[in-house]
Amino acid sequence: MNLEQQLNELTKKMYGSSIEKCTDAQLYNSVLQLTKDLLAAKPAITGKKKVYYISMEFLIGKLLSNNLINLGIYEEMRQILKKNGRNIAAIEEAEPEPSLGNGGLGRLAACFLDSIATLGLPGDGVGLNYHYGLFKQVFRDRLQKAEKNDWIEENSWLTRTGATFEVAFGDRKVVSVLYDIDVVGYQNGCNKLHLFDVATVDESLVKEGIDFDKTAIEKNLTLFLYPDDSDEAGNLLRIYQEYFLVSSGAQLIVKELKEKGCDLYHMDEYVAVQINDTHPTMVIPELIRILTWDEGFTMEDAVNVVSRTCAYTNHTILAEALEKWPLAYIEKVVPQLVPIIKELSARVAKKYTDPRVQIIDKDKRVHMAHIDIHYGYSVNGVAAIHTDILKETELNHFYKIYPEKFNNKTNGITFRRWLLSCNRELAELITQTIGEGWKKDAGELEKLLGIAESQGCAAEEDLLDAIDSIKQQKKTALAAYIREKEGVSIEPDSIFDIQIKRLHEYKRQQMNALYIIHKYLEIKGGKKPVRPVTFIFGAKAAPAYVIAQDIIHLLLVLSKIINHDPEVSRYMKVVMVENYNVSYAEKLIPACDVSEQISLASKEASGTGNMKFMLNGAVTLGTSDGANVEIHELVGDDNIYIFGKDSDTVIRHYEKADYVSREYYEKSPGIKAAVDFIISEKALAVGHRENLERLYNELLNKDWFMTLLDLEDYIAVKDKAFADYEDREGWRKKMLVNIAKAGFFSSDRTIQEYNRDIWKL
Ligand code: 26V
Repeated sequence: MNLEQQLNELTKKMYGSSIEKCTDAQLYNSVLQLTKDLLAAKPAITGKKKVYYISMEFLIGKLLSNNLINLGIYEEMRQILKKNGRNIAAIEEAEPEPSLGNGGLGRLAACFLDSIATLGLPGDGVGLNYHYGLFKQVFRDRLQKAEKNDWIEENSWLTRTGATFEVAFGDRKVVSVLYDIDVVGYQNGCNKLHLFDVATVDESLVKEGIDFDKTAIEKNLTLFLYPDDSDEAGNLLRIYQEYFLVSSGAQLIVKELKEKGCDLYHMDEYVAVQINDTHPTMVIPELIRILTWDEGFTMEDAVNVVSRTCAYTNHTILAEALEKWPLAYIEKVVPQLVPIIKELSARVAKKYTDPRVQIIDKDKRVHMAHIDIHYGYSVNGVAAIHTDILKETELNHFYKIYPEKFNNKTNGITFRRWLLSCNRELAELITQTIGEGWKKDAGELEKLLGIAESQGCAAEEDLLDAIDSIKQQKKTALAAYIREKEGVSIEPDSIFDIQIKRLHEYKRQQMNALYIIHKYLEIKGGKKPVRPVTFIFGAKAAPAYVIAQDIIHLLLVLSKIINHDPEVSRYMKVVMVENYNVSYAEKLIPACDVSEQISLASKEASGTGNMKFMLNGAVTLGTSDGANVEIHELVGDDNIYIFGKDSDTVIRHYEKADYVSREYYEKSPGIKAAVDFIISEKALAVGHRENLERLYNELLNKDWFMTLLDLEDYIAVKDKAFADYEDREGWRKKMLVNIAKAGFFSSDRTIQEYNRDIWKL
């Protein structure tokens, strides 16, 4: 049977209908089932050694189009649907998005699984099956409200495996149920994403919004991703979740090792466990516990083999994001790990007196990262500058002890999702121009720069025209989508300036807002821009993060004021899209002209959105932070806009505690006017005094992430970028250079490096 016949059989069997006649949802379910069957028929990727990528988050996003692409049948499926009068885009829309991650860390894990399978390496993801992923964001009264976000329907990508494990907590035992999602490589076999769940989860526990009883552990263990952790019950639930993950994961690993007949004393020859940030750190003491309790290992032997098996990736230097659990909490949730953690801590204390490297500190808090560094064999950062900061500053005292453990693995993104799937037109153009090779070897994108030489200047001119016209097409499509979803009409001929990422002060959405105010005041003062600009934001803020909520409020206030002022809205518009997620990113990124990557230097470990934008022909406006530094090196000064103080200067400000935001405010009338606007009559007429005043005071009296430090430079460089956009020829070249140099940021390259230096599969 050919694909079309198979699909017709399925629609008939499942819904008594045909491809032509069934609803979009029915057709989606039929295509889903067909795709699952095809995945199941793919060979498993096997080998002596396997990596387990263990993570509290896998932000996989919708899977249908990616699976079709990797199976090599996307185009065929599109044609079959078309032939039957159906549109594949509508079918893709019908898929619910699994939001099993907060942002970059979770999305990175998903990109990595794609690349591991694409490279044919044996490697599985190990995570949790949250019933509600990250909350759904709605705006009411220009404020963010959080609602539950369910994604598991009767038919889904999950397959119940039948495997179960018992997880023992101090006060109860729960049964862990294993679900799998197939991860197919591009023109390759399959690995698995293992997601653990508890059968007793009770969705009716959720009352208003995303509030629920945090103490009913059996009922809530896998209910939500990252519950609000601002109180003790929230913290305890988080530890319950983490232990549930690592205990289930460790049991699965040992079971698979035994099935393969491996000698556990040499488990490091068969397994690498990559610990994604500190959240799954307890896998180290848990593996030691299993080996000593169940397998008769001495403590010495268990510690040694586990230390040769586990490797740790650090994703942030923000102190508030580095986990330090009170020993008393761990005692309450998993008392069986306490003696092991104490033993690990005692061994460190015996060898090193420096209080900065201890596992249990004087306040009886357990520093999770310290367990990873002492008892793992590799510690990596996620961009060159980030790894340097870890070595020289944040983790310097560890680097002095274990220089050989530290290494850099600059992040990457899967080009299957972030180009082939989200920008089919551009992918096709590239293939027409330089052939198929870039899909397997992204470095070949550089061939795009040799077109003038190899095929003549006219060919290069055609290429630039075509890139520009695809960009225009994507902007028009985004404008239509935003019109429908947000009810705002935007002009496809305007410059699309986009900042999409989690809302955090260090990422400085507030600085972008101050630029917008500055522009608004200029227009009001009679200085009209040559070309209109559309400022687009997408961001969720943690429900307990008050200032982040206030920044969202300011953005919504600005969009109200500006979009409804006919004198100004001809020149600029502001759109804050609701419920920004992976699917929205896939629409926004191909349509972007200017990519905003404006974190306070030293604070953004890497960023991965910056890479996605570049690959789709946007030009970066950013600070010397994270992977921006490497983008800058690749594209050169002419093809990026860099501004702001560098990380050394910023770190010095923190050391000396000499940054005073009010000085910047008082020194510059422009900055003062922009900041004052936040609490102006105009703003207060549409916004809430409480939120706006709090934000204003924060900026003036604290500004921990130094917004005002870089504001003037930001304004100047951003104005320059917008002016350069008018040199259409020059700008199109910049787009081309960015696309051509993006190959380095393929997650295939990143995974090859992990494998070469860390996993050695
Ligand atoms: C976590 C938390 C949790 C509690 C309070 C505030 C806070 C702030 C930041 C974080 C970040 C957690 C780690 C993370 O997501 N890091 C991101 O990892 C990406 C993939 O490596 C990287 O591209 C981003 O730069 C980095 O922020």
